[in-house]
Amino acid sequence: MTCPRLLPPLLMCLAVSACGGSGSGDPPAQAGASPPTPVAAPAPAPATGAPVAAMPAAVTVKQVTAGLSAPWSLAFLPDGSMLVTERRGSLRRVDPAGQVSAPLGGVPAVYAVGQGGLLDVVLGPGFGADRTIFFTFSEPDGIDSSRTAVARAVLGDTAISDVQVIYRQTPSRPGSIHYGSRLVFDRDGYLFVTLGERGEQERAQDLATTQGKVVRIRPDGSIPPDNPVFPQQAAVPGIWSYGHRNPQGAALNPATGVVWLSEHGPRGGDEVNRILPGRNYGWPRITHGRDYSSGVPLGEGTTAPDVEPPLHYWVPVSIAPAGIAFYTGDKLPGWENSLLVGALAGEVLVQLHLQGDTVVAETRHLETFGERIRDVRQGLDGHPYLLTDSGRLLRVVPR
Ligand SMILES: [Ca+2]
Repeated sequence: MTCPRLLPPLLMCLAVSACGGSGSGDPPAQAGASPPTPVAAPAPAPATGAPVAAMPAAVTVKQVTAGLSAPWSLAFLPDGSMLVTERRGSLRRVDPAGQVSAPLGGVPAVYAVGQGGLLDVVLGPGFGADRTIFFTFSEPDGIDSSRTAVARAVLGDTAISDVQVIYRQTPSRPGSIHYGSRLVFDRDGYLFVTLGERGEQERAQDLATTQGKVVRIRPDGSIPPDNPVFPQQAAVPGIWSYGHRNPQGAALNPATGVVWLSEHGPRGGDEVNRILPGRNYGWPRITHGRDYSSGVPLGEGTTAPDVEPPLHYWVPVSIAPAGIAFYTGDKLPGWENSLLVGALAGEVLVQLHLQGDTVVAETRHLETFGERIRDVRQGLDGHPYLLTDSGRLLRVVPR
């Protein structure tokens, strides 16, 4: 289903609900929960934080496979094959021709409920020598409680081995939303982990938890001594930035070496952020988002001197941004200096045009495609690849 963006206000509200349009990117299974009540329309506002470019879509997709189940993340192996996580707990290999392997053995038990399960996967910086991969999952902890966990393991042909959990979000919480959970290695080999606020929004401002935080750790899970220092005595070691809601996309900017992320707003207020050490990204105090049911603005406002503003945001309708990737390939002319953002509720591939760290325009591709896009990665062949909630792996090619 596509979400027309230019609708009369009341229809707009209904369209948001019909799209399962929760900014939190709830899986389709949860989209049937009580929809937001249509209310008086918010005041007219620009659709995004930057002009929507009038450029027509210049790409289409070629299907690699449709044989996946709720795939969440994709990592390219040096031989051109791919590792794919499936949310319900399977890790599979997909060869370039689209052949999908049986689930690899050795994956730990995951809390595969709601948004939880087996989530991100990346290769370690030394993969060529040590075959080490890193992945995230919602780790069960008692009855109906779970936490985002980061593990490392050695990749074999049919199984992973030497699985070690190197980091756990604290505390474990009930419920099954907002795990965050993307992994990015920077140029120095530090591992950034995005952690959602688990639906407890005030905790994003509480440095005594790692809910709604980005943490920076070493590949063995230890905390680097040069992480930011916070004045609060109770601050949990490892925090790099805070005030995040549910960051489900992250990538290293190839021009600057700084981690960027996408995060879901509530009703409007999805963001792209550049993650700087020690900074507060505002949620839920400073946000462009509105309350799901009442439509009233949340928090204290949209800017504050002590809060890092987003580089880009979406209002009044959330696109529900998930995986992101900087495009550095040569297969799509004119796509240089772009950040690609997969949209769940929005069911589009968003191209943010960059000049330095500034988003100067937005183009929406695949608008009639009707797929929730969970992850975007650039392949070794220079093409973007997409994972959809319907189970497809797709290569983006010029039209
Ligand atoms: Ca923010």
